[in-house]
Amino acid sequence: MRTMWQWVGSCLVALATAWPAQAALVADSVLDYSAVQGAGGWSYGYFNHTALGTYSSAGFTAFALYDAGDERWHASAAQVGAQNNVYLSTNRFGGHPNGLGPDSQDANIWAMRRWVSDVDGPVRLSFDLRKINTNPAAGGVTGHIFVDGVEVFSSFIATTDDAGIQSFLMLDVGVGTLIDFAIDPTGVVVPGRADHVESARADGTHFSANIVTVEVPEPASLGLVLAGLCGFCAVRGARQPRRRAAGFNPAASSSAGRA
Ligand SMILES: [Ca+2]
Repeated sequence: MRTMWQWVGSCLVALATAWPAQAALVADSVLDYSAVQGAGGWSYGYFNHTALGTYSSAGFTAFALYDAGDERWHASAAQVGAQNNVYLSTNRFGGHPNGLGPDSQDANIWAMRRWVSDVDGPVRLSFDLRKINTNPAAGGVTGHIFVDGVEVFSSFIATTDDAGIQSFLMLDVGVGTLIDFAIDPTGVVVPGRADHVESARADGTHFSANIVTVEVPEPASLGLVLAGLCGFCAVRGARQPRRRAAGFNPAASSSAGRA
């Protein structure tokens, strides 16, 4: 004979089975990667931190050039200066920032991608941030995620950390919300080396993400379902033997259980 809680469990399983899975993948930085700026809502660009200071959405500038051979977006020399246009780029899986060194590079410039939301409501943003180039002589990077210019995630990734961080954020977005992903060359000073803390030495980094909508049942609908669930369980529960009565009078309980 099933207990009351077993019936509740069965009801919940039935509810979960019957409830339609309505979450939808609306963006994937790897699958959606494109040679066309704006395709799928994605843009590829940079932020010149040295020149502009604190990040704001308006500081994002789209890369002017796409290299089809390497499948990477990068700046023109006119955008950032020839000395800062050696490694700075965004590709399908991540990118490489520019830094204060090595060599003649003289600006901290973040490698970025941006997704412009075409959905309205709660979403789950999953991301994967880790080093690709694990040269131990370098200082690592810092990954950032911004929503409409407000930082919602930031973490240092050590130069040898090719495991990195795989995590997610629950966000509430609207049509037109800007989600920006940045690879910042800022790391740590490596003992015994002269590199600046903002050097981009060996800063090649994986930074991918996908975004899935999260459907929330209407409160009225959820209330009706729960009311029905409670009613059903109450009816089933009323048909079960009353365990407290059984404790007082086993014979009576046994009889009641067969009724
Ligand atoms: Ca660095």
